[in-house]
Parts: sequence; structure tokens; C-alpha cells
Amino acid sequence: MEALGVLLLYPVNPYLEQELDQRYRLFRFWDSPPDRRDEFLRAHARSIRAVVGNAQHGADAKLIDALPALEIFASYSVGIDRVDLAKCRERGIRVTNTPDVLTDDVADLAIVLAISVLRRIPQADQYVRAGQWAAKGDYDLTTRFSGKRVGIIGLGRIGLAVAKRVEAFDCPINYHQRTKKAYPNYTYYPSVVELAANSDILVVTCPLNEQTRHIVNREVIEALGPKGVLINIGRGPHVDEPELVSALVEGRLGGAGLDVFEDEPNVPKELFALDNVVLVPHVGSGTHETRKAMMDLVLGNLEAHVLKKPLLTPVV
Ligand code: 8YV
Repeated sequence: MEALGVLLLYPVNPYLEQELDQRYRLFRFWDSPPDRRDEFLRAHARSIRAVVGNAQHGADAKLIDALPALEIFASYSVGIDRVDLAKCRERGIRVTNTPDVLTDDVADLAIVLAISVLRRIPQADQYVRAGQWAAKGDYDLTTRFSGKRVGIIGLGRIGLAVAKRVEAFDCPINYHQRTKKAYPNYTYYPSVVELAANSDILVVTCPLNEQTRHIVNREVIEALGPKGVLINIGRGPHVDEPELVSALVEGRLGGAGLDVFEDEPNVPKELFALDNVVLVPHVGSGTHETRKAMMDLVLGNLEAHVLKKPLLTPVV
């Protein structure tokens, strides 16, 4: 049988690209200029039976419809909010992602961001590097993280990993999700607004879908308040970004630690001047160890598909 035709949607890590190239017939989407991609797909539609994407490069109905031979979409990400799952189910297209292997890194980043915002770590570092310690004396006092009330939106794998971490800081843990679970030491709030009103730090860890888009809106931001801190390690669209920016600029929100943004890699420039905001470029799973494990999951799922064995991490 002809080797599996795999469409790689973007220039992923060299290791994954090389492995795909050695194992399968690899089609690099970026080889064709954007205005020639429909033609590219028509030319190779009969050969492309698999697609590899990630958090930013998914499979919408247009792409799926252009690939009549598509059998599997393997995402190099745990989030698959850019994959039209209903269309995949309708077509019988398998979908895989990369859960669990990135949970610790993403949860670690939530803690790093929260402490960095409250203790002004990036600014303190710059203070030393700029020679201001010698010139101006001690750095300003900041705010403690330990013992603060942490509200988590979504106690899934990553949310629970964040909760486990903040327990070590003696933080009371609150949460909201659709259903209350039997967590004896965690306080459930039936709405995100109530969760925000009873938390000092609000962490977004839930998956992105139509129900959670802009789950952090103006009302939630107001409830979190001028001493509250928002940590977003989920997806940019979880937050109404213009509302977030205006609340931070106007002092109606105490601070934010952001790994994700609505229009990546574009970040609202108003945030750049704020010292109560820490900005990082979607690095949640961005360690050598985790990305290797994610890539091996992509490769393992494709291999299982070719061998007609059970997929390692199926979503559909
Ligand atoms: C991406 C992510 O995987 O896993 C997710 O859902 O958002 C990230 O870890 C990363 O951008 C690599 O594609």
C-alpha cells in the first residue's frame, strides 16, 4: 500500500518533521504560498490521509472538505479547539492529541506566573541588571503569594495539577466547573463570577469551547477586582481581551500573568508598559522533555493508525 500521505500544517520541531519525512510521504503545507494552497490541496487530495497540526493550526471544515481521503488528524497539542470535531465524527476521521505529558509544565507555569506578578520578579531582575539597586537602594515591597485564595476555572488534568501545587503554598483552593466534584479540601462555586469574588488569584485551565469562550468577561474581572490577579494558561479566547486590557490600564484589576492571547503572536501593546503584568509567548508546554514526549505521541498515534492498532490518545 502507498505510504501514508501526511500533511504537516506548519514548520514544527525538526525532530518531528524528520521523523515524519522518513516514515511517510510528507507534504509541507508551507511549501506552497498562501494564495496557492487550495491548488496544493487539490493536487494532493487523494494522497493526504493524515494531517499533523497543533494548538494554532487545526482542521476546520474547509480543510477537511478539501481532503476526501483524510483518515486521521494528529494534534501536537492537548487543546484541539481548532479542530472541527463534529465534522471529523461525521466523516469518521480519527483525532488524537497529547494529554498528560504536558500537564506538569503547564501547571508549573501557572505558579511561576502568579508569583512573578505578585513579587514583580521580571521588574526586580531588570532593577538589578540596570544598576538601580546600587543607584536607588532596595527594591519596593511587593505582595505575598503563599496563603492567597486561588480560584481555578476547570479542575481537569491541568487544573488539578495547579491545585496540588498551590496546596504546598498553603493557599485555600476554590474552583468552578459545570459539575461539583467530591474534593473535600476545595470549595466549589457554581459560577465563575462567584469564584472570582472569593479568590485573590484566578487561574484559567479549562478547555476552550463555545461554553468557555470569554468565560472571563467584564463581570468576572470586576469581581476579581483591583487586588485580584488573573492567570491564563488556557487559550486567549477564554478572556475578553479588550476588557482585560482596559481593566489593567484603569487599575480595576490588580494584575495578570498571560501565556496565551486572542490573536497570537500579536499582544495588545497597552500591556507592555504595565509592571503588574507578566507576558510569555505560549510557552506552557515549551520544554525539551515535554515537547519530545508530545512529538513521540504524535508519531505513536500515526504508527498505531497505520498498523490498525488502538490509538494511544484518541479524542475522536
Ligand atoms: C501547544 C498548547 O501544544 O498543548 C496545547 O494545547 O497550547 C501548546 O502546548 C504548543 O503550542 C505546541 O504546539
